[in-house]
Amino acid sequence: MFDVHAVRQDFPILKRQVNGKPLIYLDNAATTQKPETVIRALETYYRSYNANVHRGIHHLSEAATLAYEEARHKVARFINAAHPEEIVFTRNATESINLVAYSWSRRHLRPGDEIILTEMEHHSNLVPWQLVRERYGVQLKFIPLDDRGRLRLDLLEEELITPRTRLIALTHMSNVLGTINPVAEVVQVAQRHGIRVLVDGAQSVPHFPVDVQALGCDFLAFSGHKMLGPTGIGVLYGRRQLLAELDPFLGGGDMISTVTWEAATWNELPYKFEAGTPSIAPAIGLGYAVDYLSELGTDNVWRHEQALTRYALEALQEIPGLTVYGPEAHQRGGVIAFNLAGVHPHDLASLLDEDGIAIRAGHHCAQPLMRRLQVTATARISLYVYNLRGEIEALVRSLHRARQVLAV
Ligand code: C6P
Repeated sequence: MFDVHAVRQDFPILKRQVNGKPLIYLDNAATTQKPETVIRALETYYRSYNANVHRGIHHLSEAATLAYEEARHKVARFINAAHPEEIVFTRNATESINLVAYSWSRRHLRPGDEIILTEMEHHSNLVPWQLVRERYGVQLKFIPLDDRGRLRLDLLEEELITPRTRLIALTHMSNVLGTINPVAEVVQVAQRHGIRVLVDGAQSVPHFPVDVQALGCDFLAFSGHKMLGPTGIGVLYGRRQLLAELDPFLGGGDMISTVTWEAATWNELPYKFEAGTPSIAPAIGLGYAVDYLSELGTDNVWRHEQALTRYALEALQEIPGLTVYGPEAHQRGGVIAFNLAGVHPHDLASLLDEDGIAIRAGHHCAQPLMRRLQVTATARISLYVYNLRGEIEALVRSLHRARQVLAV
């Protein structure tokens, strides 16, 4: 039985106050808070078995290697990857996408080829492809959005895909609109045309069950820190055959098999893509975060967030002059961007902060999407497993206060 009050007990930071008020943390799309088990896992590692991995034949190194590799197995199970070596540890979702943009593009793209993105991409799934465009002379195309912030998938086969399309790279869930994209459907279309699909799962994997085999995607990128894990650890899932045929992204220690003055050969998967000392403690911490989410049940996490999202969308509607961006509740996750007429989102965020409420304001690393929405910035709340209805009520009270203070 999912009990949000019991969940909250596991997060020490939720006991603190901000500006004399209990912290209300509604900035989970930026990063999430950490449960005691994750914090303790980091401490235990540094206190009792801190060592480098894959190198030393000594007790501590073997313990660290075991824990690091166990984390990989946990992540593989969490997203139902067929093999643990399909899980590459990176620093974050951004690095995971850059790895594909570098290594996959180098092997597969020729001038005149085409990549399809969407109008709702985070800069992390846009700028790497712009770099690829400069490097290989490929064309970028964008799946447009309708007025409710949903993909115009009807245009995918009709107008966008051509015989030169090599890759579709799209977010699973928008970090601004909250829109959940029908990735499985996109994969089906892509497969008919022999096109690869990369999914940016930074906002999906933490919130609802994601099964890479069911989705059929080729690559999936996400970050540990957005799913109760530490910063400094990200994941790239890639289908084994695809990863196997790629050259490394970064060169250095651990990713080689043999090295001479002239050349090097590569280590087996996934180490070929993990050059240098990896983020050992963060990876182990991510393993504990995955344990925590699995014990709660990702279905339960999702149900809780959906109920809160519905409640928040209704509650926000009561505030005069407030515009919410994105689709209806059943097509979205718990990311809600909005603007209050006549108020700059930064002023709004500052006023809410006085009440101990943490939200994000700005362009959310999605400047082209802001232009598409014809705004320069928005306020944004983003919900997670420990948020309460009462916190939404407090947000609504604080928004009313903001309207009074700012006289709008
Ligand atoms: N979005 C937000 O507040 P990193 O920074 O690599 O952990 O995650 C990048 C990223 C990629 N894709 C999507 C859809 C994202 O939302 C993010 C991170 C944060 O919206 C920080 S800008």
